[in-house]
Amino acid sequence: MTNPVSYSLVDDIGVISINNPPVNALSHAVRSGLLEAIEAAGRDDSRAIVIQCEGRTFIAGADITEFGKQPLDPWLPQVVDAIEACPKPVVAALHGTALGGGFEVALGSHYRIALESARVGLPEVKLGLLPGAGGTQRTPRLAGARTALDLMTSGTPVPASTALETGLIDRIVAGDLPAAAIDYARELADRASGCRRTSELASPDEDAQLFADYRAELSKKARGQLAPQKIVDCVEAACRLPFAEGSAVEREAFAECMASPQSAGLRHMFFAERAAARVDGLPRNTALRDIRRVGVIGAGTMGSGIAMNFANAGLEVSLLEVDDEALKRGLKTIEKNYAGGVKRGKMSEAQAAETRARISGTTDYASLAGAELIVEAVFENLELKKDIFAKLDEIAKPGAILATNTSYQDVNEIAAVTGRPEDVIGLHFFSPAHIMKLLEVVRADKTADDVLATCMKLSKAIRKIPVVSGVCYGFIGNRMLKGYGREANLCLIEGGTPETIDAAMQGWGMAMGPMRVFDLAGLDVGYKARQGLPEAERGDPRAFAIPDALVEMGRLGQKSGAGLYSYDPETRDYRFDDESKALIEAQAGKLGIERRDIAADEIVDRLIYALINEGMHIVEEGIAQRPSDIDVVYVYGYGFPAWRGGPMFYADAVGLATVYERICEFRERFGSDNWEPAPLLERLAKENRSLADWADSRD
Ligand code: 3H9
Repeated sequence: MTNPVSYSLVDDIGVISINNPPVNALSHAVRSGLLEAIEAAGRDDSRAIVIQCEGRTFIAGADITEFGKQPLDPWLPQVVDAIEACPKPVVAALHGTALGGGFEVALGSHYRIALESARVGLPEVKLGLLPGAGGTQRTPRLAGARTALDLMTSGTPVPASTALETGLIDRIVAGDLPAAAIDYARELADRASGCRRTSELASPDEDAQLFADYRAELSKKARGQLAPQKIVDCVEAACRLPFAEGSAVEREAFAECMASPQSAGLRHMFFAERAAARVDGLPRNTALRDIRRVGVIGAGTMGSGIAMNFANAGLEVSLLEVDDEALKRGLKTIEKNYAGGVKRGKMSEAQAAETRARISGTTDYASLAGAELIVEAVFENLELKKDIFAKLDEIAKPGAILATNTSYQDVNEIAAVTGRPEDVIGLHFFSPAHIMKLLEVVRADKTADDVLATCMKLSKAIRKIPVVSGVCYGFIGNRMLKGYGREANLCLIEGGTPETIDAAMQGWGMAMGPMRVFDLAGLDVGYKARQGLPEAERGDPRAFAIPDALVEMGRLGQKSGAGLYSYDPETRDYRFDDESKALIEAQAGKLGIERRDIAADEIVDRLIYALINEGMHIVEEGIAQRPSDIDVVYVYGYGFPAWRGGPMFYADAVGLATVYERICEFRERFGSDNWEPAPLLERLAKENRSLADWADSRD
């Protein structure tokens, strides 16, 4: 293996160069090479040293693939300390994204110069970790406790200009960074500036209130998470203790976070998200179709949000509605959303106007004839969707991709009404479509490879996280939600209240409890869907007695001011009122159910194990390509806590045998109509294997 770190003298300046594609992560070989090079440079005739990287970025952090394995010497804090101890000025030259351990290498260097396009950050918290190579101690010494806390607890990188303002870097350049870094190093040597060691700077003086405020805020914003709280401990230690003692606090906190199931879950999500972008059986060199103009059919909440995604990515969009009135409403929603973006500082007024101008409205199908992609986003009615696709077949140009945003319907059936089923695909956005990151890309039986590859690529351009799903009712996400919703409603009628059920699920980590989700989505949606089904297909009547009765008395959810909860029209504050309570009790009485107290852990197990069980069917049927794709769907589309790693990772963490036994217990108690362990779960549990092991054995 070639050494990823090289060293050369450029006249009087020593240049250490790292070349470890794709992101110059600090693998064992890089750490060893860097340590060797800095020691050699410290001893030779050079007057100052530059550390730089080849390729697209400065070091983007520790090598995450090494986490969880036996640590190998030298480990990063040792390397960073050696850089700082170097007797000659060391300049770090930053381009791309200097992140995590990479930025800590820069902080250990005596000076930092960056390309104006560079970004720097300490994103460890997103992996359930904290900066573990002196970052928690050096950042507050350079930029103050508040900046350090913001940088580390958000994990969001900042542009070079912000880093310069806050003192995290010293100089910004445009153009030739390697040459500018060498000039800077020479200038420092000429000026005899010496080695400015961050560890020797005075600690900032902060009072205890700042840390108390951050702890309180983080206990709400990052509920249940370990790393953000530990970061506050470390920064407080940086303000109170000498560098060596603060570093010891950091070391201990880092080790605790690294060993936590939360970090294991978040690290799993990092790789799961990237794996989801890979499509099994799709040749890497599949030629892509060129997409410049997009048509969107339906200017409701969904269609408007979808249109914005494409406009934001620089594409021209025609938004189609049946009449002027509906079109006007849709365009108004778009205006409002952009105005909101400006207000929240997401974009300037000029950017919003320029982006908004890419969306034009139409009521004439003929205006979609020039589009290379057309996305249908009308309401869930199969016949209507089929009519639209038949029309599209007539007007769309050859090679145009025809996509449906359906949440449930059979994409094969929709494709079959066209003479070009190979051009048809599902693109299932999540509401609000301009904000939610998830995109289910539904591969129908005849979808062409280049259509799928183009949509996967395009989803990156519109900043979505795509997950491929096969065709089935509800695809991955909504199909799994059925059992989750059923159990939530059964817990309600058996003795829970909206408050106890939501508290159990939110306490466990769900972003929003199921009762609030039902109210937000509208109880009438499920009601209408059930009315359209023969009675035998509606499912367990005990599971929908309460929502149906609420709808029939006009309580449709948040939009009508009341559903399971009632809502303050101004503040949207919600409370469980007497009317809802009486209705729940009356429905239970009507069905002869004797209500009982249901413990939080029973609620959690019933809802989460229902998800897992359906997920097992979905992976075994090949609807999801891999178990981790389901985790991505749930974390990015359904508010599942990322630090639990998604439902399938969680199942492995609990142990499949435990999950299986609990589901068998539920079968005993509640009957096999709702509880029958999925065959894959049963098999793996009996073989004492994990789902990850099963997935690996197929690769
Ligand atoms: C840390 O530093 C701890 C220290 O404080 C203390 C230690 C003691 N390691 O995202 P992309 C791979 S914690 C290994 O698609 P982009 C990635 O899996 C770390 N591999 O590209 C992918 O592989 P594949 C703190 C990594 O341009 C490929 O590179 N740092 C790492 O959209 C391309 O990645 C972070 O958390 C890594 N660190 O985004 C930064 N990073 O092609 C994590 C990437 O096989 N990384 N890979 O799927 C990122 O945020 C983004 O990757 C980055 C590039 C912005 C750099």
